[in-house]
Amino acid sequence: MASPELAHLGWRPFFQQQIKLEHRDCPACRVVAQYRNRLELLCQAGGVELALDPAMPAITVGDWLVLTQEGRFLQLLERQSLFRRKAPGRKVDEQLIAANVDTVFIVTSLNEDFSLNRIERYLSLANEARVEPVVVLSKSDLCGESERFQREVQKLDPLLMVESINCLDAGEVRKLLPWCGTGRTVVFLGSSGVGKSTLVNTLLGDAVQHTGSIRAKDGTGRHVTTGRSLHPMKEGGLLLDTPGLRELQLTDCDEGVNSTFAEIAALAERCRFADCRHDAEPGCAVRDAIARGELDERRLASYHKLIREQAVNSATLAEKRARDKRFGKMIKSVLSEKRARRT
Ligand SMILES: Nc1nc2c(ncn2[C@@H]2O[C@H](COP(=O)(O)OP(=O)(O)O)[C@@H](O)[C@H]2O)c(=O)[nH]1
Ligand SMILES: [Mg+2]
Ligand SMILES: [Zn+2]
Repeated sequence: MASPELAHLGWRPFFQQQIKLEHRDCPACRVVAQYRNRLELLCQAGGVELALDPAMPAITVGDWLVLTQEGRFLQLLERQSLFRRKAPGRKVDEQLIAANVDTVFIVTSLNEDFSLNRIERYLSLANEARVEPVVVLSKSDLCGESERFQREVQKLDPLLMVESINCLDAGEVRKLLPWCGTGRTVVFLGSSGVGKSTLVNTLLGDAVQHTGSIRAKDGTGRHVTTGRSLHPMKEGGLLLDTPGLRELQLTDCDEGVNSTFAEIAALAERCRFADCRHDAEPGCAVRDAIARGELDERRLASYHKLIREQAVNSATLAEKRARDKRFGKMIKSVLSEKRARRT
């Protein structure tokens, strides 16, 4: 990966089209790591560092940038997808987590961990980010009824991709390769212990050694393992692994939840009251569908729970910010009072 082909880093026409004619010869770089005051980028010429500057837009791992020939920031390219922690109100309060991810593997194991509700939560995150989800049911070797579980998940959405896998069997992990080809960027989401690391290790394979060649040197010229977030996979794709993803919660995720439960949103359009809560209101098309056996009670409950959860999380985030602000103001006024008393 010393001088990777741009296509291997995920470059495609969508990005190319955004470059102005006069910048055609300027290097395009992908953000592979982010630190407090600098970014680590990869371009055709190899690794590049870019000092963060408050004048630059918010940038995150996975983003594509165009630099000047001298290596200064020129342009942040529009993203195909974006995981973020949104907060209500001002845009500056957003925390960007990962950009330009193609596929999210939602891993859940075929034992006590299995939960349709949890899968729906992850699907909401994926849909909000506009990333294609693939549900991976792990530990199929420990479950005698993996096909039944697979059918249950498939019922959530007939077009959803669902694979059941024994992660310990490299042959079975091959089921994920169609999404891991050259230039494809993937992430893994799922509870602890479901088999994510096991899958990742198999997919990285020898490519792990490869990352050594894109290691940065520290001030003394020694090679250091940086906290890089993009890792090349054996099959040519890129694994994006960043701490923020692991802690991703539903905040302000209305669209993501509603597209995950598209059939409920469609039914709700036919409820008599526009603000129907599908509880006991007359003329409720959602309750009617449940009565006819066309919609699961569980699914409606899960929908309500997720809508509530994202609203509560957004509110707490807003409250916390307001509290921090009040605290800051209080400290300031105490200090200035002190100063006033001294003079
Ligand atoms: N039997 C079986 N064990 C698995 C499978 N996937 C993972 N494990 C085991 O489950 C444990 C947790 O796996 P790990 O990959 O660390 O999970 P993570 O926390 O999601 O990264 C390890 O002991 C794995 O060997 C599987 O498909 N079948
Ligand atoms: Mg792990
Ligand atoms: Zn209703």
